[in-house]
Amino acid sequence: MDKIVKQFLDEVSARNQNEPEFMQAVAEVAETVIPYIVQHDIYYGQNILLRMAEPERVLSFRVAWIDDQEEIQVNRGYRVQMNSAIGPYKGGLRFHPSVNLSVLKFLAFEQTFKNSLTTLPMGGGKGGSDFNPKGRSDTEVMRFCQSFMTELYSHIGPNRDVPAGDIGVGGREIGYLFGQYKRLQNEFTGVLTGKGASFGGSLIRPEATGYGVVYFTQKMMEHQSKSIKGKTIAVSGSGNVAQYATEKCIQLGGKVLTLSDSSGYIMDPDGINQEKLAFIMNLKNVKRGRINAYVEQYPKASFHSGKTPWEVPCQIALPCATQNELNGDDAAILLKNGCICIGEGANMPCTPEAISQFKENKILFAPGKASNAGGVAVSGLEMAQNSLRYSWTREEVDNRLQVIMADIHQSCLKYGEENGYVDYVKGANIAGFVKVADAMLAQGVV
Ligand code: NDP
Ligand code: 2IT
Repeated sequence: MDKIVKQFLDEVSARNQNEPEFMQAVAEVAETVIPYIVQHDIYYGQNILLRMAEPERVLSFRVAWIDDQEEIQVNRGYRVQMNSAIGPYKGGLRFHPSVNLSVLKFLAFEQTFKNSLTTLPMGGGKGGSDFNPKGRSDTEVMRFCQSFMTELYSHIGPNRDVPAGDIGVGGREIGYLFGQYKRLQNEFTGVLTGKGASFGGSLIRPEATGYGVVYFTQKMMEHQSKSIKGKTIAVSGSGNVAQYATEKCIQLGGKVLTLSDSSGYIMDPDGINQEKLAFIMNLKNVKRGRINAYVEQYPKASFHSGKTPWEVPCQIALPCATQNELNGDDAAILLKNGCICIGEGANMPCTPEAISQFKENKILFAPGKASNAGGVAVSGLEMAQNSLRYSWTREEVDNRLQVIMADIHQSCLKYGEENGYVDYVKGANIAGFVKVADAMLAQGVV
């Protein structure tokens, strides 16, 4: 088996040179899905995973715009249209200086499996730019978004490709992108998700990823007759996902000790409560400030410059910042400190070395494509509401989100539970694969 997996990875790697993040994501899927393919005649010999590892289409384009000093700036924009077997391409846009093709292809590949798990009809895609919104004025961000959309608009549409937010792209950016799309196309459609509530956005979409991570984590705990209540929790990041994961942990009685950004982490021994979280939300979403401002406001807390939160003893860890932010050394410290559960809020935040330690020690580990699928799931519900020209209440959307997260948990059990241990990586990968593979087989060689 190892030989077949290696042969496959060598072939994919040969045509994707210098794309380490993409190869990391493909390897994780191949290791669990290829043994399943080999045991199932309908998939065997169809080169189905090889087809899934090749994007249907990749767009790369120049984004020129003028900054506030009237300097001409040039960025690179992308859209990776990975797989449309089960629905229109669907996935976020990331604006961050680290964005390149390897990062977006890994995200689009993960997205294909994640979207399949949601039970909703969405294919996989991802896009973005190396544009850095930090320190840019609102008008600069608007001009950038308008230039970006001027190129992208002809490639997307409510039945073709439906982008949304990701790192560096939140409600403000989606608003500007939507405005420019509508102006160019002269059509009001559900072409983007994460829109403002007054122009077609779904209630609960801002909360959905973070809430979903915690709903999934709670399901894993319940499966072992445990609960989040009373547990100490380390969260990384302080953006959209981290904020709402923290909120749901607080509501379920957990004690969140940490939050972070790329400058370091803060640790509050008393726990972050709803009032302190409101301070963070204002700091990050309105003032666009740095996390160390927390310790000026709450002096019992400490700031740890240049460090990640994983050195803080906790029972549950929720990495919600970015890829490869939790490595093998971090995993060893978490295990030594008695951590029993990891729920990935970010995409691929744990390195392969970290994941193998979690598996060896048989602690609960949820891969992002299962545990952070709540965001895109509510995006799917936003698409449904836009098609209906109707909007559901908060309760309605939140209930549907909870049902979807429970269904994803059930799918992971179906394909990942063996001898009382649940391998959520295996479960999520195989469950995500089966639906897309069946659709691809039915649609012929395209
Ligand atoms: P935001 O832009 O709202 O927040 C990102 C957070 O992560 C910030 O605190 C940021 O700190 C930190 N961060 C980003 N890059 C790095 C880095 N290289 N090192 C350390 N910290 C970093 O993004 P989101 O919260 O939306 O996204 C977070 C993660 O969740 C991403 O992996 C994303 O792909 C994933 N995700 C998001 C979904 C969504 O609906 N938004 C859905 C599913 C997954 P700083 O401000 O200093 O850069
Ligand atoms: O990684 C993700 O799932 C997202 N950034 C959300 C994608 C979406 O289309 O809502």
